[in-house]
This record gives sequence, structure tokens and C-alpha cells, in this order.
Amino acid sequence: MTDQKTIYALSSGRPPVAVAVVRISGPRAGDALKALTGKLPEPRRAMFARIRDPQSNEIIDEALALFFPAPRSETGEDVAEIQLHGGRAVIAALFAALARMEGFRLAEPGEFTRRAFENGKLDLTAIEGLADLIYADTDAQRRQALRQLQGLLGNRAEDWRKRLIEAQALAEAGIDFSDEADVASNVTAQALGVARALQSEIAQALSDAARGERLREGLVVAIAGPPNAGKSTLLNRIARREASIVSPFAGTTRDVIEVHLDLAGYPVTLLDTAGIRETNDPVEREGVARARARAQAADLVLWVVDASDIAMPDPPAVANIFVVRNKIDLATKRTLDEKPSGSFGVSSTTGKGLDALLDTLAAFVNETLGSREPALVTRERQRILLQEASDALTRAIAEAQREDIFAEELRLAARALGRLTGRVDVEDILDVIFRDFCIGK
Ligand SMILES: Nc1nc2c(ncn2[C@@H]2O[C@H](COP(=O)(O)OP(=O)(O)O)[C@@H](O)[C@H]2O)c(=O)[nH]1
Ligand SMILES: [Mg+2]
Repeated sequence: MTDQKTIYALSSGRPPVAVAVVRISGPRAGDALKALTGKLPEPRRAMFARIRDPQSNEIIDEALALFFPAPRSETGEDVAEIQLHGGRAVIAALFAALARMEGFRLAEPGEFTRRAFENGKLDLTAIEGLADLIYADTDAQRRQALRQLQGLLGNRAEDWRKRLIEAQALAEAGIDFSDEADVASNVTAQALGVARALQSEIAQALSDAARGERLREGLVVAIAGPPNAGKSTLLNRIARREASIVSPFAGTTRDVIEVHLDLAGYPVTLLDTAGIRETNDPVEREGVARARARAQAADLVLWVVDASDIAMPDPPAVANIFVVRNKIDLATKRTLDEKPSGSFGVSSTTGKGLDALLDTLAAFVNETLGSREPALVTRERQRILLQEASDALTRAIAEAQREDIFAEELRLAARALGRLTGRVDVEDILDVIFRDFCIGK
């Protein structure tokens, strides 16, 4: 748990940069500012200051200093922030001065956020949102992360937990009044009503969990098909760079190549895979096996075939597939007549037909990830705990006639929700959550 040390860290990017932000949090944050600048700025107001080494009195830099007294600060402790020039020697001189002060040490990764959690500033779902916000690559991810940071799931879970605790109190009252049958059945009926309502609200949140988790991780689109159909050329064309090696020789792509795309604000991981064919080359055979596995697991397969080739192998049986007839520039009337309905005719070398393919792809991604209400659940941890709460409620409802079991299951459901927000019993998961954070956050 939190020690009484005052911690400091560089919270901005790697120097040299124009401006560096150094944060200091803990009981002596204000002392540090006084020692370095000669006085304490007004709370939450920027103050121009000469930062001096308290030992030599030499000016280290000219800077802006801010002070956020507890509890109205990011961590809930006294926080000082110094914005100075982002040179390595500047930062090193400031850190050397701080290190000499009694009761100071460098912060560990995520330690500011951890202190914010321990001081009740953020619950765990908000912290997960904060981590996601820092790592968000696309607009839709940013929006989802910000909603989590603002408490979309955390507030809801806390509301559920409070209602559960009330229901549990009713159920326990039912046990106390068990020799007065009508009082007992009356309070149990009330508690049962709450359990049923919560069960359905939690089930609804869970039903949309896959979407929130997918948006965090990105949709996976696998390009697959026979060798030499132009799969790698298509990937490079879509990614607008030479991510994958293209050659006229079949069997060039062996490992799975990934590129990350921002498609209309949604994250998409596009995979290029080895051409699917029978082969005796053990390396290529492994590539084909990986290609098959990744295509099976993908959210969508772009099945690429050569439109100039009359022999068209059957696409794999997966839920979502677009048939892409590539090399349409080479296709003859005969091969064009064979065109399967619903397929896309494109030329990855000239770019013909690619806009239509990309528009349909963007519509698919939007349909899968977006366009409705923001998802409440964005992580496996959240999903598992909500499922635990839901299962306990199911058992509670089934056993409502046995008051002691009923009350116990309600307690278990409330406990799962408490773990979700971090109100109860979370020491064991904290390290996992804060591992995602960088120093200075
Ligand atoms: N004419 C034409 N050639 C293409 C097209 N797409 C790919 N190619 C060529 O087909 C060959 C195989 O392409 P590649 O992308 O390596 O195929 P992969 O094995 O499916 O990955 C290369 O020589 C490409 O230049 C296309 O749309 N039109
Ligand atoms: Mg290839």
C-alpha cells in the first residue's frame, strides 16, 4: 500500500522535447515547490518561476509551476506540477535536486494512478478506461475509453451493488421474521423483485460485451485465398505501404503479416496469409496451417481469387466472407461471365474497384462495432465478474424459497460487483491492472 514518501516522475514524453511535465505527489509536494521556486503558487494557478537547486542556489531552468492541494488533485494527495524545458540535462538536474530532499523517491509505473485509486479518486473500471485512453489508436476507441474513465460501467456497477445490498438486507430480515410467515414472504418477495430486475439489467450489459472488447482490441480481417491471387498486393494497397512481400512466385508469403488500420474511426487488424494449397515444403505447410487457423478465427475473411483464372477454389465455410476477384484488369469476357454474385471485382495493381470494397468493409466494421449505444463492458475481467454476479443472481432467484441461500447468493453477487469497481478484495488484481501503465502516470 501507499507509503508516506513523496513521489516524482516525468509525466511527459521522452526528452529531448519542447516542454517536460514533472509531477510530484505526496505530503511534501508543496515543500518541494517552496524549496525549488522560493514560494508556493496559488492553488491551481500557473506561476512563472525560476527553478533553483536548493543546495547550490544555481538556476536550473525557467518554468511554470502549479500546486493542487489535497484532496482536490489527481492523486488525492498534494500534487505539484512543474513544466520546464524538456532537455535531458534540465530534467536530470531537477531530479537530482528532488532526490536529495528528505522523503522523496522516483515513482513506479502507474503509481500516481494507484494512489488516486487508493484515495478513492478513481475506481478500477475508470482506471482501465484511463489505460485504454492512453493506448487508443482510433476515434471510436478514444470515445469508448473516455466513457469508461467517466464511469459508464463503474457508476452502473456501484448502483447495482447498492441495490443488491438493500435486497440482501431485506432477505436477512426475512430470515429474522421466519416465524411470522406473512412478514417473511413479503420482504422476500421485495428482495426477489430487486434480484430479478438486476439480473435482467446485468444480462443486457453482458449481451453486448463482445462488442466493447472487440472495439478495444480491433476487428480482425484476414486476407486468404489460393497462392498468387494477389493477396499481398491487396494488403499493401489497402495499407498504402509495402508491408508484405509481393512476387510472381507462388508461396512467397509464409508467415502471417499484420497491419493495423484506422477504418472510419474503428481499429482493424488486417492479416495477410500464405496462399492456401497443398505443398511439400514444411515451412510453407506451416504457413498454410497458420493461414487456415487465422482465417477461421477472423471476424471477416477477404477471400481473394484470381479473376483471370477460370479455376476458382471454394471459399472456406466462415460466418463472414467477402469474395474478392482480383486482377480484374486481366480478366477475359469468359472469366468475367463466371463472376459469382455478391463478389467484388478489383485490381490491386491499378486500384480499380477498391473504393467499393473499402466502403463495404467500413460499413461492415461500423455495423459490427459501432452505431449503437456505447458498450458497458470493454474487458474480459469486467465480463467475468459481471457473469459471476449474474450467475449468483440466477441461483438466488431459483432458491428464493430458502432464505439463507437466497441471502448468501445476493451477497456473492454484490461481492463480484465490488471486485469490479475495486471496492472489495482486489489486492491480487491491482498489479495486473497497473502493469499497463507507464512511469509518470
Ligand atoms: N495484373 C495484375 N497483377 C496483379 C494484381 N494483383 C497482384 N498481381 C500480381 O500477381 C502476382 C502475385 O501477387 P501476390 O500479391 O504476391 O499474390 P499472393 O500470393 O496472393 O500474395 C504478383 O506478380 C503481382 O504483381 C492485379 O490486380 N492485377
Ligand atoms: Mg502473398
